[in-house]
Amino acid sequence: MDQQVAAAETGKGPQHEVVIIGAGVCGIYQLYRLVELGVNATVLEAGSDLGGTWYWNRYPGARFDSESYTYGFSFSKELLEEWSWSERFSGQPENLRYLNYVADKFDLRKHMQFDCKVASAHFDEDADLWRLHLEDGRDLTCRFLLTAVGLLSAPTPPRLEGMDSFEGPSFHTYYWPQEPVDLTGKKVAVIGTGATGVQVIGEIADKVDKLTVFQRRPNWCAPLNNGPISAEEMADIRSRYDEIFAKCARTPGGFEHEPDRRGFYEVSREERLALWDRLYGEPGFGIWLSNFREIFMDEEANAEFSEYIADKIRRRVDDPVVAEKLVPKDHGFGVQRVPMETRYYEAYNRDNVELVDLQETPILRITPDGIRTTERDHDVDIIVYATGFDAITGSYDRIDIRGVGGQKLRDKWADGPSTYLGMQISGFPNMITLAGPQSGSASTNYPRGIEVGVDWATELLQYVWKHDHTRMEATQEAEDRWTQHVAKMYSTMLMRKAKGWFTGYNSNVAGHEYGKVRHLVYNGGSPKFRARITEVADEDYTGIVFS
Ligand code: NA7
Repeated sequence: MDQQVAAAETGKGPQHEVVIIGAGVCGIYQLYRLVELGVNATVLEAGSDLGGTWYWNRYPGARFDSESYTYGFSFSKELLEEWSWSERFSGQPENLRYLNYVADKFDLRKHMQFDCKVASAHFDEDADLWRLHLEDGRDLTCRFLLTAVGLLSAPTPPRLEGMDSFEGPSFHTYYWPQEPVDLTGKKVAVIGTGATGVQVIGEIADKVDKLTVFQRRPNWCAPLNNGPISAEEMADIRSRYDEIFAKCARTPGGFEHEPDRRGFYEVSREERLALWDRLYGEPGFGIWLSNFREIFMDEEANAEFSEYIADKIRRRVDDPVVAEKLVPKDHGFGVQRVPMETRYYEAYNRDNVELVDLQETPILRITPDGIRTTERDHDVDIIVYATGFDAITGSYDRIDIRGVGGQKLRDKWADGPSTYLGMQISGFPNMITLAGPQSGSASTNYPRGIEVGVDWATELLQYVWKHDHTRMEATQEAEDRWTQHVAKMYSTMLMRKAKGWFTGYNSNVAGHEYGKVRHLVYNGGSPKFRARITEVADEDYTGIVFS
């Protein structure tokens, strides 16, 4: 690797062998692997510090939906020994502290550059390298460009008239201010009831003077059932880390939750109810991921289970009219991301919480004093936009990425992404899309998925260096095959009909409205993804051309 540094210093090679965009969970681990190998790598991060998702999302109630101890990195036994999680689903401040601890422990911060927004990345075909232009005016070159840009890091506020005229504070949840926001005695509006809105609402309902929730469509939510982790429990978890990670590696979602292997129709209604009662009371995603597999594919099975959850909602919400508004009618349970909630439904039993159903009374505009619907003006002090993200491809679209012949990635992906293994793109040599669209890393308990992707990418780079190649590129044929494979899996899943971000739907982004499924996610599960990419590596990277 010293040759890389020497070449850079004499001006004969790129400035960096590798540039990683993003200092979140994925960028941190990728940097760790490269620093360990002595590679000349730098991380460019748009934020003023590391942490990615956990740096930005500081809204009240932001926390893991993954069990904390399955979210930590698994690569260092020492780290696992040292770190203690305080809650089963730990909150944003602790999560950010953890990522800082990791970066400091392995002395990674010195390889990171903050407040560095990449404006463009163009592939130079003559020199086999990437030329990057940063928003601060700097230019950089690198041989390999590794994107660790996150899955949900391109926030999308709504496009409502008058948003700038509002006189109080207003922000998208992703940009929740770093300095504490005092909500006491305030009238707060939350627009959006996805996983984020549901966390915010449950957390602030009893802390504000008045909370008005503007709901366009309800989601199927399930109890998080969070709780503290005692010192004894943490010691027990520590002693079982190998077992825990082995289990996560076996499950499709990279969680401890394993699907119920019994057939939905092979067991009696009583047995189904017994499973659901148990799962509803257990912590985390079990209700979604340890359920019968038919829930995801069979309309009838899905409808029966959805009715079970609807009944729970009706029991938890006192006012039957409000309860009915909170029961989704246009999709079944689990075909969109399931928000995990804490006291969410009970929030609507409070006198200071009002639910505004935007299907009945849509928002007309934002006014200096609040929100005007077709029914009336809602005066508020603070507006919180919990309106989601341009998922997975959004953060790629925000950079002007151009490959061979000046082709823009944005144009190539206009109708949806196409990739090889979710990690490479034909026409965009020397670029690895870590946790990119269509990769298995993007559809699992994130750290479990990215460790697999990063390890594979690191081995691929080692292969390239070992053979003195300066260029690698996925073939169009390999890309077409993978993209068709990903698309085919969607065709069996009920999620294909849903208006969720798994299908690339986002009403706030032109061209991403409901109607055309964009195949963003690999639905084959973590073990199959790992098996396939390992096979590709074992076959000297079939589908990738080196020179
Ligand atoms: P989501 O899950 O995409 O939810 C966004 C919410 O905002 C959803 O309820 C939307 O209603 C609503 N929304 C979006 N645009 C508007 C407008 N213009 N007007 C009214 N309501 C709107 O994003 P989250 O941030 O909650 O969750 C993202 C991920 O973060 C989540 O999956 C976890 O992995 C963590 P809609 O359903 O579209 O009618």
